[in-house]
Amino acid sequence: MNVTSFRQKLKNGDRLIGTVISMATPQVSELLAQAGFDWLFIDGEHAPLNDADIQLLIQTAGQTPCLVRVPCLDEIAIKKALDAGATGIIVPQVNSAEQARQAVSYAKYPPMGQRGVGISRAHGYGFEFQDYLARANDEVVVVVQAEHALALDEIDAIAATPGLDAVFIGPYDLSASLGKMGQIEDPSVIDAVDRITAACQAGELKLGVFGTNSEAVMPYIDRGYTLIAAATDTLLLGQAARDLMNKFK
Ligand code: 3PY
Ligand code: MG
Repeated sequence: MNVTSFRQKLKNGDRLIGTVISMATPQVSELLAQAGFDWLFIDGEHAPLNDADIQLLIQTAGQTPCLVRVPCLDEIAIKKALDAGATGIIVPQVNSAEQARQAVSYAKYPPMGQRGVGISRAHGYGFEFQDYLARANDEVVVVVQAEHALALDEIDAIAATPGLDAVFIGPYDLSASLGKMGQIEDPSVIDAVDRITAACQAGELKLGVFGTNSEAVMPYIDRGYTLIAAATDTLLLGQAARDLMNKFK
C-alpha cells in the first residue's frame, strides 16, 4: 500500500490539525491519537519532557505523526528527536536565514545536511536501517518558528531556505518581543503576522500557528494556514474539568 507521508500532505496543503502535548504521560499521546488529531506537537521547549519521555509519547501515538518542538536550535536535540521516531521537528526562535539553514542541515542526512547517522527506533532498531536512510530526507518535516521581531527583518530570506517545509508562528513570543506580551490581537502583532504570512505565501512555504482553542486558530485557517496546533493537553483537561464542575454549581 502506498501511504502518503505527512510531509507530502503538508506540501499538498492539507489542513493538519494537531494539539500540544506537555505531559510526560504516555496515555496522553495514546488518547489524543485516538481522538483523531492529524498530528501531535510534543513540546520539548516549555514542557518538562526529557528524551525518554519524548520517545515514549511518540511510541504511544502509534501511527499519528509527531512533530517534536526541540528546546532550541540544537543539533543534538534535533538528532535525538528524529532518531526517537519523530516525523519532524519544530525549532523555536529562528531569527535568521542562517539559523533556518542550520535547522534543515541538522535534520537531513548528507548530502542535504549533516544529521548524524545512528541506529535507533526510527531505523527499526537496525532492522529497517537502509530503508529509513533512503527515505528520511524525503519524509522528515522541518518547521521553524517565526516568533520574534528580529525574524521580521529576515523573513524573506528565512522563507527561501531550501528544505524548509513550514514557518510556524508563535503569537505569544512574537507579542512579547514587540513589547505587547500576551496581547496577540494588538495591531503591531497583527502587522507582524501579516508580514510573515505574505513572505511565506509568496513562496512554497506552508504556514502554521498555535492557538489556545479552535476560535483562536480559525482566522488563521481562513487565511490559508494549514499546520494548526489548537489547545494543549493541560488546557483540554482543565477546561473539561471546569465545565463539568460548573454543571454542579
Ligand atoms: C508562542 O506563541 O510563542 C508559541 O511558541 C506557541 O507555540
Ligand atoms: Mg514560542
